Amino acid sequence: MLKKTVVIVTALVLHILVANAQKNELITNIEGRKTISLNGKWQYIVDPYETGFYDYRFKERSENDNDAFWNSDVPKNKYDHKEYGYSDKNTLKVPGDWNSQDPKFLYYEGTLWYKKTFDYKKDKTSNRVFLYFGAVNYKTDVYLNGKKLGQHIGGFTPFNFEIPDALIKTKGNYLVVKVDNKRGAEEIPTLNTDWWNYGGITRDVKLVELPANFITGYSLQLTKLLPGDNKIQGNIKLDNNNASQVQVEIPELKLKQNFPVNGSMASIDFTAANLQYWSPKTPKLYRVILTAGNDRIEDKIGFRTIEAKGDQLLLNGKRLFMRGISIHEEIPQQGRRAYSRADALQLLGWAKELNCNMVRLAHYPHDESMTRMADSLGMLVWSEIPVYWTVNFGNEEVLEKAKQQLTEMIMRDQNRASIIIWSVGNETPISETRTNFMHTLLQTAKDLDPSRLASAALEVSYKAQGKNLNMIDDPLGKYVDMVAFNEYLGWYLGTPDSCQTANWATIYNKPLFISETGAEAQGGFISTGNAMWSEDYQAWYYKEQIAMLKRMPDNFTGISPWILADFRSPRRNNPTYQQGWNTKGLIDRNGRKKKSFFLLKEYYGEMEKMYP
Ligand code: GCB
Repeated sequence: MLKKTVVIVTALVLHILVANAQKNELITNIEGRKTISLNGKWQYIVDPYETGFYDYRFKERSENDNDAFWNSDVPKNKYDHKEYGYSDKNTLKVPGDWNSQDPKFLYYEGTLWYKKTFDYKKDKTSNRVFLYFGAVNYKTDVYLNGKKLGQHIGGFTPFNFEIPDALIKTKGNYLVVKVDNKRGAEEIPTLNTDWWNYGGITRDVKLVELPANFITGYSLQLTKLLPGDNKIQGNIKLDNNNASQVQVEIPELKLKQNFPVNGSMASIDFTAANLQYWSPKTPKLYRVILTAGNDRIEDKIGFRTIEAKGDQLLLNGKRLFMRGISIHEEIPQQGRRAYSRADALQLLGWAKELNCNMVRLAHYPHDESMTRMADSLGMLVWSEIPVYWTVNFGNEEVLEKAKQQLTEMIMRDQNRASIIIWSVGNETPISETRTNFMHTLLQTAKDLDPSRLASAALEVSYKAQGKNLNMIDDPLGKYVDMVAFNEYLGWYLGTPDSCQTANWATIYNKPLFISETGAEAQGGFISTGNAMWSEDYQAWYYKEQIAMLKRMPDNFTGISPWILADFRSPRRNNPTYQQGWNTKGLIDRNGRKKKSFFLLKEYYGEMEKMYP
């Protein structure tokens, strides 16, 4: 009887702990923590009918259901009926999308179960353990040793769950992750996009060990530019706090200061003399050490200001012109999602070669290695959430999903100096409902991070005002810090020479940015007659576009053409030139630079001289 009570109480405690685990706040700066990687080979079961989750009446299976795929697949005895099992015959590499790992998965959209077994011994018994995922596309259910740890929705942002002490074992932990990348009308993104819906555990998986009381997140921003009297402000957030003060130390500046904790938060406010500002030319990062009680964490942080003043952008108080390029998180030569430092170096290295000082990370938050690499290489970043085209703007739940992704994006990267713009979406169609939806997101971004710009890529909704003047007047323009629009004159509309008479402006007294423009070209297709789909047509397009850019008004603050490299898209089905690829890249799917790459590089060289 006593044994039974103990079992019931333990089960109840576990239930409460697990329920609480689902509310875990995002832990930031995972790189600065003690972690154990769970990357590598994972076994899988492909489950398009979701048999492991629903029974034959399509009722959700109960926790202990012998046929639930989160429970052990080892038959209990020789009569145990098992119609599923994990095996080394079926394995996938984590991190990595499943589509590029086996030809049978190229177009797969649905559920796949991953399993990993691991041993684990804590450093100190008082420590706490969390399970961290860099990103999983799209819906994730996580189970450890048969118990559900939680669920996460959203394909491009990190999440973590605390593992209750009683649940983790020193030997043979059985971790099962259900991943479902089916597209949905009420999701972010929605059913329709122009990129590949790569599924799977696409980024790192780690166990994170933390002391009982620890720093969950923090933000340190340069808020006032005065060489002798620079102001750095922000906050430090604590979990399960028992510290009365926190300490901020920047050894290189000989700075060490304590701040009182109020509840679970400390406000930071100090001045730093002789600060070297972070910029694309001098991407200076400082070693910053934060301490709260027994917890200590280090980061490398750059300090700079960004502001929209009148119709100009100022970086560290100086006029900024952005020589940008849009990038998808994809390695073209392998047709797969990018996820590593090496991948980030390849993509940002190309951008550097193009004379860029800015990248637009389209259309969703990229791996953290990308924004960290941008910090060290000196590349300004526009970071976006996948509110793309026509999501269901009238649905409150959809708005909540967008807000959640926005929050996770900002929380993860708020200390990256490279990021100057949070974008809340791309080419959303004008309506009152949509403008309210997008306005709410812009406000959320500002509430979470008042130190950066908030914007969105607008669809070209232009009104001709007078001769050949296209006026950007999207009502959302009222709420953004910078008016950004996607312009494809000469590709979706007319031929490239249409640029010769076109002029652009906005009704808003704000900086004006071209967030996209581009034309397709099959790598290696040369045509003296500038035939469509040839590198020569694309080069013609870029020549005309560049000539047009030189006539832009004074508030023109830069451009991020579409796109660095060709990328997979199921919408692109020209059997000769596309075959499932959007070929607007300046670099083709073999990693070869097209003619236009060099034209844009030359223009950017000139702009760099004009706005050093
Ligand atoms: C756009 C979209 C981008 C597409 C691109 C294109 O305006 O923002 O996601 O891939 O056009 O190639 O048409």
